[in-house]
Amino acid sequence: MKVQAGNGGRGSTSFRREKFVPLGGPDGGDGGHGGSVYLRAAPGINTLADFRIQRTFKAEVGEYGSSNGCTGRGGADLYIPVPVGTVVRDLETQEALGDLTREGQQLLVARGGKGGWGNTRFKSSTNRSPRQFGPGLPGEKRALELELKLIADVGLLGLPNAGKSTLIRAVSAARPKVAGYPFTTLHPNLGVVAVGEHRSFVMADIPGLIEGAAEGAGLGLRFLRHLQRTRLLLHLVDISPPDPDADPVRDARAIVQELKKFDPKLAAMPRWLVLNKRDLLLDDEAEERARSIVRRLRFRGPQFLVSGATGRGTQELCAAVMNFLEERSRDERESA
Ligand SMILES: Nc1nc2c(ncn2[C@@H]2O[C@H](COP(=O)(O)OP(=O)(O)OP(=O)(O)O)[C@@H](O)[C@H]2O)c(=O)[nH]1
Ligand SMILES: [Mg+2]
Repeated sequence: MKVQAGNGGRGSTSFRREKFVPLGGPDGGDGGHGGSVYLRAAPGINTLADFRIQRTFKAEVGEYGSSNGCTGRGGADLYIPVPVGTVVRDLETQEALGDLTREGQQLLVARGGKGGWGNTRFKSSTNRSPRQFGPGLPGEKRALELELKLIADVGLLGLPNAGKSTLIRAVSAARPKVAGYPFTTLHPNLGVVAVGEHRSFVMADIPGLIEGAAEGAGLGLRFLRHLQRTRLLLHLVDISPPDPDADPVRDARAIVQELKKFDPKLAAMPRWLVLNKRDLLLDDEAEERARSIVRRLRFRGPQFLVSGATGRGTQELCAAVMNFLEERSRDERESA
């Protein structure tokens, strides 16, 4: 989008003219301030789609100064509503301008021009009838790049068909499509997971990842940016993949490799293992399979054996996630 702040108004050149006041002196007022342009994170906007239609935004210009020392009226500031989670960059320099993560947060993106001086300001003992005036400064002008990053507390990670969408359906009101073929999910979905009264977190379901995603295989890695702001990743592994040659351990490692290629910070985030589809096997078998996967992965973090289809184990998982998040925010508050 392009934003243009208002130019400052021109200062006035004027002289006081009044009966019985000869040579009344300068009385030109300053020009008004140009309006500035702000972005404001507003509730109820979920996409940046509106900016495909309207791309240029201008704030009002400041009015000219006038006689009698009157300052011109300032141009009104312009507030452009954007979704919460918008990251703003300068298109040309790629400089990060800000990150609108809280509702109501504002970001100045183009400062209005100052109004010019009226001729009164130029008056001095040697210049008693100044004709100079300030022209008013131009408002800032900028091309911006907006990027929307979803804000979720927890992100689901896994191969296509690992059961990510099924899990989010089981624990939240989100209703992404579920089907037995890879890449059913084509865009991220968010679900609010309620854990008891007044306790909830937001879960993000993103399209599945496959080996070589960094090179563009499957749907690539671009959806991973939606996980950059989460505080916990849940790595879903199908303990009983339909393909007899598939190796869940090798695939899980491949996904971690892709994460590293995308962003080492993301790979270093807390990640829990969610061994899914336990309903496909008998209890003993499922537990044995889960143990062996964990052992071969040398995974040391928290692990859960669940079934998104029947819901078994998902409540324990969500309760643990909730506790983890609450502890994290307590720690953050304390260190702040
Ligand atoms: N038996 C069983 N089947 C499951 C379970 N979870 C998912 N499935 C099945 O596995 C298939 C894939 O499930 P999805 O939830 O679409 O998988 P996904 O990880 O979202 O897949 P993509 O969106 O393609 O990345 C569907 O046929 C589901 O019915 C489970 O816990 N048990
Ligand atoms: Mg899916």
